[in-house]
Amino acid sequence: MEQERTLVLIKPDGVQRGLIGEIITRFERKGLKPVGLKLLTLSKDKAEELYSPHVGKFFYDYLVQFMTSNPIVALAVEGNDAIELVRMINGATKPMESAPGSIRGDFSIDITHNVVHASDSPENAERELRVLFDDGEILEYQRIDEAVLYGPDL
Ligand code: 3AN
Repeated sequence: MEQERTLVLIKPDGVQRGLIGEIITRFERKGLKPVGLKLLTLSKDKAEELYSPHVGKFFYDYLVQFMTSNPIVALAVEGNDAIELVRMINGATKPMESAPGSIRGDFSIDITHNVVHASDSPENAERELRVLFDDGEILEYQRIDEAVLYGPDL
């Protein structure tokens, strides 16, 4: 187990549907610590930077257009194995594959309008966090329940 930091985005459909609180609650109650949080409208430049690994794919333009269409929430979270854990909480990309109990399994029926995004590797987490957060916008602090969540050996 390793303490990791990762990026979650609540996509425009999640914000429009009033799911901000519902989604953040799921990460918080799992024990993941919010270390950065903001509401913003993504610029085209930043959306293109974020999705640069998908340049040339048939859905790329549509995805960039969607992600810049309305406000999103950017959330940086920290915790043991946070990258994989967040992806499990989000659920699979395809609506037929996202398990009930996951965010996408519970709230999405479309592959683009699928409520949340999360980084898929340590390299992408670092890159994506830099796209969304400036220096000083990610905070370091102890949560009072950490000794209970992880036991005394953290
Ligand atoms: P995930 O967000 O689950 O990591 P990726 O990284 O494969 O999925 O794709 C990034 C985003 O691109 C997805 N969240 C989804 O919105 C969109 N996307 C992926 N595959 C498709 C597809 N076949 N058709 C339309 N949009 C897609």
